Amino acid sequence: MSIFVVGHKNPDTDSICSALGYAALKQAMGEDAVAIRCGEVNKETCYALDYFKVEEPKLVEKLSEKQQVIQVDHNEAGQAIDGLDKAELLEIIDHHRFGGLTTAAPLYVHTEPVGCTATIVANMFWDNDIKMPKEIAGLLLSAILSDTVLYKSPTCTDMDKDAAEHLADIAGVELKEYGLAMLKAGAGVGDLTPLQIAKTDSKPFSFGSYKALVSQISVTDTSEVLDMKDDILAAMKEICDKEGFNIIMLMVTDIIDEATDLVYYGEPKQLIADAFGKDVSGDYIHLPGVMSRKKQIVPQLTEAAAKF
Ligand SMILES: [Mn+2]
Repeated sequence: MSIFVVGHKNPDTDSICSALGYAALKQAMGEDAVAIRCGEVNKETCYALDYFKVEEPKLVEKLSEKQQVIQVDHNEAGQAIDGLDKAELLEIIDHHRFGGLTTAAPLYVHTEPVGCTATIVANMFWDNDIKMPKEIAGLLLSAILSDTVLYKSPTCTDMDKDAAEHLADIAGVELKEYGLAMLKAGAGVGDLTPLQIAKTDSKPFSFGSYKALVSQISVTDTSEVLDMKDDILAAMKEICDKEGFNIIMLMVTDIIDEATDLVYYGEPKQLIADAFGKDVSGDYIHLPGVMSRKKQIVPQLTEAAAKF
């Protein structure tokens, strides 16, 4: 039975491409590993997979008992594939905060505070002197350009940029031109329903005693989402009621303007007011310069909840 390499639920480009990249590295090192996914591939990731002619990983909704598995791009239980608690977790390769991690057995953990899991995976290829296939370089590059929003996110480090430039050489693409085309392919509401918009790239978190969902959609014009705000708020209410969240936030992130409009539904809104020092009497707040959930939204809410 192959070892599964899997990213988080509601996978983004990093979760899909780092899983494919890490599985390829493991295979090159003589281990039987295969990338899987536990959710639908988004438009941006489809663009990258099509461009580099790589098949999407197989969908596995739930792990069987004793399945050996490696987690990439996440560690929080609420974001992980169903059945992980009964599976055998071998490794975690990640670049996120630890969100209450407990495991049954010892394991290999490699995390670094860089902008993308793919940066870590790329360096593992090079540290081990493993030749990287061109298409894997392209996918890892795609993940870095996605997670760092073409270097504009405050999460981006020099390690991400160095890796991306090296990967672009191997993949044979012009970094900026390719990155912008990929981001544009993934941006915007397209034919998404209000419910799908509210759940775009969503991740659950606990802030103090409050259960929260924080989603993020990338756009080149925020009005295409804000024009549908009432329908999106209705969808957020439905998600809160059905899935037991106290509060839902949708980051509408303008990748050109480098700003986020944070749309919210639920209680306590005061948490958002405290976290960002804003008046929350409306349905959303404008946060200039904010692009990163990991650095500019989650820590602020965590800190505000601690003082609540
Ligand atoms: Mn990531």
